[in-house]
Amino acid sequence: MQLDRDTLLDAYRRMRTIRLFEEKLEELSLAGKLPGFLHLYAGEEATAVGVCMHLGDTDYLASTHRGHGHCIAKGVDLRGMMAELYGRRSGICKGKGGSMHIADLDKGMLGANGIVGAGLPLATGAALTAQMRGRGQVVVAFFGDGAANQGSFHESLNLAAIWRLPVVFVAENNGYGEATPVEYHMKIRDIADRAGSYGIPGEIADGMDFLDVYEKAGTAIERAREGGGPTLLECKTYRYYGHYVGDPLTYRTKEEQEEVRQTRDPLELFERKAESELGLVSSDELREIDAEVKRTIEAAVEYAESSDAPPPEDLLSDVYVSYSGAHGDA
Ligand SMILES: Cc1ncc(C[n+]2csc(CCOP(=O)(O)OP(=O)(O)O)c2C)c(N)n1
Ligand SMILES: [Mg+2]
Repeated sequence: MQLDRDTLLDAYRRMRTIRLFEEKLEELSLAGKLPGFLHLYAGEEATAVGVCMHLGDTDYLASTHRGHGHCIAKGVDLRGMMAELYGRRSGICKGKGGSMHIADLDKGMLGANGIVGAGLPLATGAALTAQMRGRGQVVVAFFGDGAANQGSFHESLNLAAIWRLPVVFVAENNGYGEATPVEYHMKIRDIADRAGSYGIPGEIADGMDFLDVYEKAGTAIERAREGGGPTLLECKTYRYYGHYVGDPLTYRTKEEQEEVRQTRDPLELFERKAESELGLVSSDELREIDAEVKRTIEAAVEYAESSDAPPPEDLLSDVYVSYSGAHGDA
């Protein structure tokens, strides 16, 4: 799959934004500034970005409890996200959702989700809508290795397969479901093997390698857009932080974590390949992007901190959706 300079720089910016956003969130959370649980996405950047580079605003995405990376890769406004994490009224969901419920329908972001495995049926439903509309929209569901053992995974893949829905199921196999290693919770090594049970293609990508994810996701998304039905794409990846901020991480060794950072880091891998192998971008350009992204994140923190908390009367708004009729086409 041919990649041009602009696409590579855009991808790098999105990946660096995820990394610095998450590092900032850890710092803010440990300083007691952010209410609620945080599940950080750092380490998995190449997966979210490699997939989302193929999506437009009219395509849909269903996310997980580890959703910040998906939101950023899909183009959700960073200031609105930061204010949401602070629980402020200027947040993307008016400060009422927080980390695990960030949604932005204008960007096709159907929402992060606190229920493990719940994004798959939502994506399947959105894909049915897309198929009925016939405008070539595609839906992506991200989910973890743990979620691949939920009933909702099997039901969604089966329905999407028999109805040939335009959806790509992206398994983010990061080796653990909370503190449980994947070898303990699953008898098979590759989640992609399960595709055969539903008669759909199953692919494996190196989820730390943007180029590999980009290529395999591109093929799957094109297939879905052209009416070829769903794909199960497994991305082998790793989360740099604990399951949540504050996780004592007693279930994996420091050596394991260090080795992944040293040998498989998605940003370093990207730089090596894009600069040395493809010769399309320079390290200087990437350092400029790093500095710009840092400034953008600091501005987002300032925006959030200068915003007000929602007033008590906001508790009564947005509880029910106004219904515009069975054939509304929002
Ligand atoms: C239905 C349901 N069961 C259990 C939980 C508790 N829980 C939250 S995250 C998680 C692990 C999910 O692991 P995985 O799907 O691999 O995603 P990862 O955290 O590795 O990204 C569990 C069991 C939940 N939120 N929802
Ligand atoms: Mg996992």
